[in-house]
Amino acid sequence: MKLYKIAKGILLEHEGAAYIIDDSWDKLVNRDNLAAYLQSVIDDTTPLTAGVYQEFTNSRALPPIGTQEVWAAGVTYLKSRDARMEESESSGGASLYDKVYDAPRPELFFKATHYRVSGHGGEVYIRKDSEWNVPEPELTLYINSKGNIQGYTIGNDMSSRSIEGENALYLPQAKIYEKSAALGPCLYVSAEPLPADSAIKLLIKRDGAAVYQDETTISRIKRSFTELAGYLYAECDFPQGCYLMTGTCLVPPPTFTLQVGDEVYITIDHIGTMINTIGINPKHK
Ligand code: DO4
Ligand code: MG
Repeated sequence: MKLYKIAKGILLEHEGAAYIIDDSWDKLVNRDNLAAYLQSVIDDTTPLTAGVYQEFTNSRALPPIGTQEVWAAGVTYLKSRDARMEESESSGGASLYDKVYDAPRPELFFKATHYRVSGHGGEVYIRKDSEWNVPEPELTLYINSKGNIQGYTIGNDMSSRSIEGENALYLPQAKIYEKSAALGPCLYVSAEPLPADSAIKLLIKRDGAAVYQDETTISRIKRSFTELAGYLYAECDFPQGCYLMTGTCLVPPPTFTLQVGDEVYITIDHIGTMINTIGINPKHK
């Protein structure tokens, strides 16, 4: 079952039929047993007619988020550890990444407030004071206020590799700025965990042609999702629940940096594809 946030409310899509849910995003997603609740909505509600459904699918989806905070986990895949050790070698920070990959406690950091998050079809920004920039495609969990994983979405943890590589203490500046996060296109809700063999794919196009393309599966993650959620909720309360990006497993080669106008396609099995265009904050041009 897929939940889309649209200008007129919330659209629930399941097996080719669609339903409008008259509720606030925060209240809806924070329910216990969200999958069972959505099934009861399907059982009790008349689906939209084909014409109305078409009208809604044509309207651009907003990011599937209410007022939740967005957090992120880091160095959860070997690929991310190795890339970061390489980028921080000259600053002497390489061993930090090696240690955190093996440590019981994961790296978790605050990523975004909801108003800094872009949705499918929107822009994500690169910083003007950063010369080396990449998207980070990440499976993102929605965890409710009780700490239970209720759904999955696609996340883009936009990152400045030059700022993070200069000094690991600059991480918040490398990671947190306007439109440095994207979520979309929907929240995929299932009573079952996302299958471990689900593929995650990244495609970057410049002037219509692919300049980077790769894929892997989420099974390569070092830690379990419940372990990450457990550390995040250990000493923080999230009254509306929280989004947690689970770390990147695809890193373009060191010679690659994003340019304004590039298109970033992130696909995760069962969820869909999120497309974003690279921009720069007009205030800071
Ligand atoms: O350690 C810095 C950030 C790591 C990260 O964002 C990732 O592994 O995805
Ligand atoms: Mg990341």
